[in-house]
Amino acid sequence: MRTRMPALATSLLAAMSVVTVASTTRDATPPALDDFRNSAHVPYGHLTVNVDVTDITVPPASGEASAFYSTDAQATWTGVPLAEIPHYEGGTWGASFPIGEGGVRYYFVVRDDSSASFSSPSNGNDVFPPPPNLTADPGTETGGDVVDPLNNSLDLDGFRVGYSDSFLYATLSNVTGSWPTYHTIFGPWFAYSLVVDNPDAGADSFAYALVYADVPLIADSGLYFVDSRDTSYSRVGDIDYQLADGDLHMRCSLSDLHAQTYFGEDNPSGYYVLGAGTAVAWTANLGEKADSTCAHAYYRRTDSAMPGQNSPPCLSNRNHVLTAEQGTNGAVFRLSVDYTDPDGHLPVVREAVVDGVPHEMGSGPQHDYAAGVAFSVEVDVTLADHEYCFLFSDGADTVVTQPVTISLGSDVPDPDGSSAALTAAWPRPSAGSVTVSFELPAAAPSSVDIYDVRGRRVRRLWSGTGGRHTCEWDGRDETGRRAAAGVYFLRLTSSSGTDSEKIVLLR
Ligand SMILES: [Ca+2]
Ligand SMILES: [Ca+2]
Repeated sequence: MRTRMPALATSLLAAMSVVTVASTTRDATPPALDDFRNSAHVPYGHLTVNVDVTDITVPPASGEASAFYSTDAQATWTGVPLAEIPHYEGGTWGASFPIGEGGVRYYFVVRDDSSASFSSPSNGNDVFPPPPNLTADPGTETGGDVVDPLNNSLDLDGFRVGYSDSFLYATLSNVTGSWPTYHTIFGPWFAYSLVVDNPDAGADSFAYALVYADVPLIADSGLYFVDSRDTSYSRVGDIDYQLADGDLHMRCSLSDLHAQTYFGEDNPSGYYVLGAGTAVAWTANLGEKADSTCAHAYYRRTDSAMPGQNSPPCLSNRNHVLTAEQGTNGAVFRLSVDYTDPDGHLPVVREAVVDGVPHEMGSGPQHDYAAGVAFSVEVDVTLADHEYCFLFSDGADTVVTQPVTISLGSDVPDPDGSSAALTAAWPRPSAGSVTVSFELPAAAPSSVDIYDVRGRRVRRLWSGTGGRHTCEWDGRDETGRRAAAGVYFLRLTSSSGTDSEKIVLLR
């Protein structure tokens, strides 16, 4: 049965609209958190954590993004600021904190200019009302933003959220610490609510609310369904509520929520959009008294790192490419390697070490370290010999690749050895055409090609069989276009081996 009571419904909708607008309008969407990750656990060491933050309107300043950690089984929590990690595409924020012998739990709070996204401690034993250490405060609601001539109880100054496997918990705080449900026995009446929406339910006009109210014959506390299309609402279930320590505590069963038609079973996004609100019923002339928090994205999760066996990471697909020439004295190395950790641990150390100098590497937006993530960095180098390796650590185990030597000062490295020889000399660098002379020892199929620094063939100059030959490169590619100025390699390939020479083409 749906009840029509526009005054209360409208007030509830004022609080609810924040949530539904946020869940349907991209600009008002709270920041999205994804890829909650941590390093390996070393007792008495440090844990590094990170989280991807997207859909954010204003990047959080220091103090507006925090990780909270507990090493005493959630009895106390310590906040440390999150900082954006350089070289990571897509916005990845991280923090590092000490860990005890028995493991560490942590959650995140990230705020932008209008809303917050956060996870929370776990209330696994269903303590009700939950103490503050078993809930999280998104930290966006203050007192003083609502003028309430009646009693100020409608001015929220905070709310906290928690969860267990069975319940969603909310604790509302107001300026007065009292929670009257009416002013006189003839009204007006007040309602206090936590509005919650499943972003995956696909019903933009509907939301559910845990409501604390006592309007005789009309509305009592419970779980309500609210329809923003016609301001109707209906009571669809019970909640638990209690006033304690000046706060209003409410909880509702997660199975009750997910059994609702417009809430739905599935929540693959892993978060609810929610906000707290107050409302006054029956009177239309009391002015602005309802208060509501911003819409928040609440992730029902507590992350942890516990002592145990660590699987070391491995590095694969190491690669180097010269991406650009810088004048005639330098080039840019693009170094890349794939990092894979069976535990999904993020790399605390991620370096390409070139000639003994470490360069911090970055990755793309995908951070599934168990599946493997490509890291890369670009390093300016001179046209000389260089040695590099990759150095990574998951926080417990460090892995280093075999050093690789690259010669930029003379020939392209030729790991297969060579018995064919380019014998000609030509102007290097060349501003015009290049004449190539060579002699092949055997009458075997051979070719001479021009390659660019990325290893792509630019032009086939000649192919044939053994003997003495001369051919010319006019500085153009296969399609006749003038090749760009830069470093190229002339490569002779025959059945007896390969040889190559560097050409610097000037324009
Ligand atoms: Ca307030
Ligand atoms: Ca590991």
